[in-house]
Amino acid sequence: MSVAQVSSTHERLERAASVFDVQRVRRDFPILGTSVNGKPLVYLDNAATAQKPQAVIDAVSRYYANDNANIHRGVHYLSERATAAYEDVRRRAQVFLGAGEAREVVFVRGTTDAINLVAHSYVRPRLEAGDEVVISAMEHHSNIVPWQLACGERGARLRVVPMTQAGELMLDAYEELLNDRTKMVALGHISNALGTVNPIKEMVRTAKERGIPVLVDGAQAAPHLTIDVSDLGCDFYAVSGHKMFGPTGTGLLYGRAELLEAMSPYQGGGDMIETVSFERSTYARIPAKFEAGTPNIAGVVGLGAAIDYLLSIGRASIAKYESELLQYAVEAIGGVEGIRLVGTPRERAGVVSFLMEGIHPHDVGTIVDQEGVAIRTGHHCAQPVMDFYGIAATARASFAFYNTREEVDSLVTALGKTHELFG
Ligand code: C6P
Repeated sequence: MSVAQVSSTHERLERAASVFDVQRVRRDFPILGTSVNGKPLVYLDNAATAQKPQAVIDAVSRYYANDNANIHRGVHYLSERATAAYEDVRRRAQVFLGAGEAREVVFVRGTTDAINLVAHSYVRPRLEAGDEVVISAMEHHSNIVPWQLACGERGARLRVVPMTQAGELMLDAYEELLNDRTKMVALGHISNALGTVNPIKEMVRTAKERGIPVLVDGAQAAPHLTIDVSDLGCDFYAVSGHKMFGPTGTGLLYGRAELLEAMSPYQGGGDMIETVSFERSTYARIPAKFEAGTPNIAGVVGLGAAIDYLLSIGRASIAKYESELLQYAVEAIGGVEGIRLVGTPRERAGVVSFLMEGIHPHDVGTIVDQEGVAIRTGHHCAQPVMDFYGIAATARASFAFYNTREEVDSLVTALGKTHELFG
């Protein structure tokens, strides 16, 4: 399918997305019918990984049953089918992300892989001693450590945009941090620990006005918001397939063609070369240059099904439904005796982090699990956020469009019992 055809199919899918019906949507996810400890599963760990609709499960199994072959290599029927399926997802992903060209979409293992690729191939070779990389106080470890590694090797420095007690970034301080030495800005779109939706378009503009390249970590945004990298104006945007209802081990890196072309490969191997001799090798064009070895073909096919599924539900409908659900959840969870919310941002999506007086978050998680409620506890791979609040961990409920108010009520009841028993 051409990009124009993909685009119009996507538009048709989004238009066809009728009134949002959560019960109908829930039936698409077989795992949501599971019982845990004799209770119906209440899955509120979507920020860690989202559940998969039958359409994704079927796409992966249909691929293995009918199309499985290696891609870009064979002239035989199956290899051509597999290659077509894989490249077709690239065009769908391009439209999904709002990228200008399909070659600006690199298939990766996930957000971590995407950020490491950019840190290794774009930033590291361009850093000199005294240069700076700017991140924020609420980043996931995946958007801290790769920059730290690059800075450490080159004698460069990591600078951190501070945040308020509410869990919002300080935009004046951000502007003051940017200077001639800033070689990269890398910011999370939505915080996985606090749920803060950052004013990312404004923050991208501030950096771009100064000629600084920007990477956006969209791991927590892709399942909740409409992503449009052209409108955002960022240079790189990273997402994880498994958080947007696709298979694990898949992800997308959007990179501006000009920058991807100027970058050296991340890994060497098959499929990323043009010619190889013992003296020297030349590299394939983008995006193949960044996709060494046999990729996760079945996973990419499943990711394509996840994209189609999200569009068929309608991203605007998802955002509207989730925003009402989250408002309900924030009030209900915050109203439980002994609960303190961690982070109270004005713009929030997907996540509510909290503490219960007198009980370790791990114990809260274990007790609510007895009631069939799955939440995550710990530092959420955002230790600096925990340090900022002077705590070791939080309990975190994270939501997807298939969650309901009744499920929020189940969590609240389980938290109430926990408080009665141990609070
Ligand atoms: N956060 C969570 O429970 P990977 O593991 O590569 O798919 O995604 C890493 C990542 C990067 N950025 C953000 C903002 C994230 O939330 C995550 C993953 C999970 O919050 C697992 S720690």
